[in-house]
Amino acid sequence: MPQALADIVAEAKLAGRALIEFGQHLFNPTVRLGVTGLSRSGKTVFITALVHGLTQGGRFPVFEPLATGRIARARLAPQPDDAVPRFDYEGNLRALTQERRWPQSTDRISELRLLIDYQSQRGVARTLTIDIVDYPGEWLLDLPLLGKTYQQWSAESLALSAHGPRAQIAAPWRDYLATLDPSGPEDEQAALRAAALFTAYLKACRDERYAMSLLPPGRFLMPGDLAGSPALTFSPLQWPEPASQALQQSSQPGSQPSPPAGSLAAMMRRRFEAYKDVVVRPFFQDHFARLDRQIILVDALAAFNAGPDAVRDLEGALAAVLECFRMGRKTWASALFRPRVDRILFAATKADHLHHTSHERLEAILARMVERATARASAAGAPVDVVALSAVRATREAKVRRGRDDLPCIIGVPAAGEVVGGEVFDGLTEAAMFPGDLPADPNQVFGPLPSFRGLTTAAAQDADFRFLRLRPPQLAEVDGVASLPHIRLDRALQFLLGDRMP
Ligand SMILES: Nc1nc2c(ncn2[C@@H]2O[C@H](COP(=O)(O)OP(=O)(O)O)[C@@H](O)[C@H]2O)c(=O)[nH]1
Ligand SMILES: [Mg+2]
Repeated sequence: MPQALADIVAEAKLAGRALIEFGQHLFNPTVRLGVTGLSRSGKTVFITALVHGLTQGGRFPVFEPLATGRIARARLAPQPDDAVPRFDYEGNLRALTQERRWPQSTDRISELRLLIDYQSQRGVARTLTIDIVDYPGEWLLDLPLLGKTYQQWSAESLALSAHGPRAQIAAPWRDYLATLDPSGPEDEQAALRAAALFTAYLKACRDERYAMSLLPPGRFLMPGDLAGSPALTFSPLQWPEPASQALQQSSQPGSQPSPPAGSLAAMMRRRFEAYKDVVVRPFFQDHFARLDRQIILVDALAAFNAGPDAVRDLEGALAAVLECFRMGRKTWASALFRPRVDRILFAATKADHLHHTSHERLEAILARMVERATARASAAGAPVDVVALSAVRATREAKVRRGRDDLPCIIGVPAAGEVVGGEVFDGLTEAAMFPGDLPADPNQVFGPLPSFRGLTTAAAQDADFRFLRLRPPQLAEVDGVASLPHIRLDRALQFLLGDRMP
């Protein structure tokens, strides 16, 4: 089917479903809440804590419907989508509360339905249905590929890999590309080798020393069922200069110049398009386009550990995320159908690694990052807010005397295997930590490079920030129910759901 026609058919399907869902929502108000973030940003812990707090009456003073006693009860119910795995709430909660370990990491989509019985402001009994959709942020960062030709994507990926720490990591892959002729005959072995080197480069960028964020295509990092298939066996190619310029000029979206039939470039392009068809479009249609609200979890502390390059990269990723919501409105918008996300929250997770005096600073830095990203992405088309939170707080605070000063520090149990000053932690011993003070002026983080020292360029003991992995906290039980301490989880809830329980 020609692309334009396929798009029309897809859009008609979406519009049809949007109408049906709209009808259902009239009788049965539903919010589809997307929870995303890169791998290990804290999605699983966030959803587990949120559901636990709502169903077990957590301490959420800022979440108005709960704080004022309007919520009668919240309970789990069977989810609407039969083909999507269920979020393993019970297993994750057991890990956190009984085994005192963080839940197993997953890299696929999952879903959970929550029903909240509440009283409206006027005292009428109502029920709000919340469908929580947990999906990898890596999938979201694939959406911009839909608007790019293979040549554009090749040029952009190569440009990105030419600077900062990426240049060194990408060298083996780039050196290999330099030996390939895009207009030469197609060659499976060359494709395999280029894809393997490209994948190795993307994977190395995710190492904690670099903590890069913007690394599409997402399935190269988490292939799942598609591992080894042609849709994942491609790589950007490098065109010789004059040809590259000619291609750039003529490659307006929709008028993709075709590389010669049977060439290596034609083969790569076909697979790039297959990736969009098999992976990206279905994700957009089946999941992304149906969300009402979106929270994007950001592990800013991992970027601080790594250094200023990682912070910049994160900012680039936030711009790409915002672009998805904006693009959703422009590119696919028709009179019938628009992506529905009408509130976007960026949340810096794991704020319990910082003394509370730095929580505002973390929030300010994230806000500054989103602001700059918004400028680059020319507005998201929906209200955006930021918060620094900890879904499960694993630390407490204390002052420690150092010479004449009282230093604010945090106390927690570093995870087994974490090392500080030559000492290896066993996962049982408590320690007081000074992870480093975030700058009071957020602009300082974005100063000319290198604005601070991180693992990318310095040894661990010389880095300005050192946020260790911690064990989950020992929990207090109230009436036989473990209560999970958190930081500002209620503020996130108020922004995401407060207005939907009028
Ligand atoms: N201290 C602390 N660590 C957290 C918190 N949330 C997540 N983490 C850490 O981040 C890791 C990844 O979290 P997870 O929810 O599995 O991330 P996901 O891959 O986005 O689902 C966990 O194993 C914890 O080590 C938090 O609120 N506080
Ligand atoms: Mg997860």
